Amino acid sequence: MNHLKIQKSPVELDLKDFSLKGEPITYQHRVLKDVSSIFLDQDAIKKMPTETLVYHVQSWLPVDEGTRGGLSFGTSTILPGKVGNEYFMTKGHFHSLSDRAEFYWGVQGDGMLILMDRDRNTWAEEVYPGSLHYIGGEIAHRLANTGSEDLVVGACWPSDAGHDYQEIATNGFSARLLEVDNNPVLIDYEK
Ligand code: PAN
Ligand code: ZN
Repeated sequence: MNHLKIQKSPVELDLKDFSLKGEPITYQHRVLKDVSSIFLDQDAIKKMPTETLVYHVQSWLPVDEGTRGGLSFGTSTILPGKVGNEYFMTKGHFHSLSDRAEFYWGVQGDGMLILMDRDRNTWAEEVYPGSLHYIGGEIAHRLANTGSEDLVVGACWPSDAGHDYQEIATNGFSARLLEVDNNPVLIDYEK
């Protein structure tokens, strides 16, 4: 019984390194060999160590994934780096349930949130400490690190949103974020 109890939450966010502490936290990490197919320059990939860390995610799932009405919380860290002239980025996904939205917020570093609708229109929002992003349920989303330090981004999404990776794995985003003259530029790869 919790009646009249005063206690700490089971999880806290370390504001120095933005890690989640407590129970139960899940941890995923993606090295280059896990995500090599998302990058354009496959010759550049072959010259890079396959175990290079690209990004990692800590999540607190207070209720099981798939639970209606619940929320999940995550901290994504994308390392600085490029494959050729394409920034290190996440795989990206649509939510399986297309009416399940998500909030992202920038915590550290500089990057872009790349967004694509079902008609394959692609655009991006700048991510920086304090930037806040509402991602509609129909919108595919992917983070890219355009800076020289770790990009750290918080996220909160409905526990039953589900992650559909297949569409992006098969067809990608319609545009890629490439470095051109030292600046990030979205370039259409479908026309
Ligand atoms: C985030 C992402 C996280 C990793 O927590 O899952 O940034 O990106 P991928 O899942 O595309 O590899 C989120 O959007 N959750 O819904
Ligand atoms: Zn998501």
